Amino acid sequence: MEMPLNINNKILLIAFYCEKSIGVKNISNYLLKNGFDPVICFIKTSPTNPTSITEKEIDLVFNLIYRNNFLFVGLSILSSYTLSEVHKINDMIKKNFNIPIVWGGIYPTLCPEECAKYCDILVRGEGEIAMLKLSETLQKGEDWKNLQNICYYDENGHYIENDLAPLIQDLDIIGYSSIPYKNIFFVEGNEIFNGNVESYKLFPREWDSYELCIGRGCPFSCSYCSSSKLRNVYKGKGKYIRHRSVNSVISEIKEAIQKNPDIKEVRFWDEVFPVRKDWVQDFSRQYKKEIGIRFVIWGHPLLIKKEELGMLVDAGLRRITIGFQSGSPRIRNNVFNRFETNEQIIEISRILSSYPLLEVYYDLIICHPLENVDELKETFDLCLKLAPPFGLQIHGLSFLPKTDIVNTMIEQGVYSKTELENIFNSSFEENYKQWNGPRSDYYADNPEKKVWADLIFLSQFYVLRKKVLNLAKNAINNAGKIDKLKNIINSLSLEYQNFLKGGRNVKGIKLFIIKLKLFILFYFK
Ligand code: B12
Ligand code: SF4
Repeated sequence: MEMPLNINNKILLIAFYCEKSIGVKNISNYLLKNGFDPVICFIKTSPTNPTSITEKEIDLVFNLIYRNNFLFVGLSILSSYTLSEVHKINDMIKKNFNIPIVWGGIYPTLCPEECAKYCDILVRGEGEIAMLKLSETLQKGEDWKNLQNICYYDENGHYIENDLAPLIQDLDIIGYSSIPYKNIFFVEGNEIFNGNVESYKLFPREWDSYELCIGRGCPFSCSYCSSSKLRNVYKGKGKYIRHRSVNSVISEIKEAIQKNPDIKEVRFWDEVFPVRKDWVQDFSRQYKKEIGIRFVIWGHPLLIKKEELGMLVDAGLRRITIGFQSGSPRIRNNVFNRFETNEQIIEISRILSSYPLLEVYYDLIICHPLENVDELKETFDLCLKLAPPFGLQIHGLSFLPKTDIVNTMIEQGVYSKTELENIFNSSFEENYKQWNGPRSDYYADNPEKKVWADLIFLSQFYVLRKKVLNLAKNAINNAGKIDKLKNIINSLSLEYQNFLKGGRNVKGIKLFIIKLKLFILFYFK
């Protein structure tokens, strides 16, 4: 595509189902700092059951582009899940505007050859410096084809992949991922909100939390995750696991709270929160003194240390989510490529439960074709051994393009390559269903699996322990009762969440009480 000379410095960045996208905010702030005028459009929120982009919402984005003279439009694609929706916007821009479309984000970084078919320019890898160079080049009307990180198809249809620039080693230079609260739009519910703190509050998603990352890179290589693949992409490009300085992190949070004093919770979106003792010590001290509000993190069973955890709780850590994924050592080691032992997991749970102020959640991936009923029972048994209280976040196994689990599935004859490609390209709704639970055909071969999956779910409710243990003794015969109990708990917790989210009206309270009564009746029957 011929790029005309363009003195415009306005750039549109679009994030999908990611209204807090740190990547897009980082790039936007970096461009802003360097003289460009970025506009961010967050299309749709990221709830558990998201809805597709509507015609009306596509029109709203059309109008936004029509009213402005953008140098180019950048689409940020975090995962393959949202591809069908990304294409809707991509097609609309292609059809109506003669403006370069640039794709970037984790998914295009992992699958550049496939993604470059749909855009004019693909920027692979870390986006801040690469996007600045691209913006400057496009603005001057110069040739962008030799820039680092760029991939594209040339006039003859040949795929070209340029070398990657080294990884940014000093993450402090990137700046903050804070929301500028201007030049920002949210599209949801067939409406477009022009961003300022007030409209951010209208946007149907938590505006009173602040999300940020301390570092980049994860040291582990779980087979279902893209982390190890990203590490391969960057091989030879500098240290992969990097952390910002404590000062930079604290200043970012301070600035965010200054802009939005309603922030009540800070969420660290690092795959694994840093564990280096001197860093944690310094961070905890400064956080307690200068920020003081609750914060939440993700951790890893092999990286939890009592002393560091104590410092973080003292500083304000109030929720931690830790994945161990399965109670079966075979599944963890041979299928998921995870190497914590059951004993280590139990020990960690004891440490975690010794902090009464700390909410603890464990992530599980259950009900997939490589797991048998006995392995589900092992997960149930391990959950019963964990020190309470804790919550479980139970997921199905997602198949993400380029992850190792995909090859395992093919090698073990579970799916053919074509079947897996169909899964990658399945509808938006189907993709999210997969994440929220097992695929619809999962229980078909053995209904016993469902009973044990339900029992695992019930194991997190400590008050039900005795009841659940009794039901588990004769699980198959009690299948109906187990299913009923799970459904009541599910709808109770849904009602409770609605209640907390503002449904505190008479109808909401009545519904909650009715379901609570149902539960008590069931429990004492
Ligand atoms: C935090 C996080 C989340 C958060 C928040 C996401 C968000 N709003 O940003 C939540 C919990 C909501 C989430 C949800 C999901 N996530 Co997630 N998530 C992450 C995590 C841990 C960090 C993301 C992050 O903020 N990184 C920091 C920023 C700075 O990096 P970045 O986003 O990559 O952006 C940089 C570059 O990619 C690039 N870039 C980004 N956008 C653009 C745009 C342009 C135009 C350009 C040029 C460059 C560019 O420049 C940025 C700055 O350097 C990553 C793991 C990881 N290693 O990144 C997984 C990860 C991205 N998630 C993943 C998945 C699968 C999901 C879900 C599908 C899970 C689910 N089933 O619900 C959803 C999908 C949501 C969606 N909208 O697509 C996968 C994606 C893998 C894949 N191959 O598709 C990852 C890699 C983890 C994994 N399991 O492998 N996620
Ligand atoms: S610990 Fe988490 S982020 Fe790291 S490889 Fe495993 S699943 Fe991925």
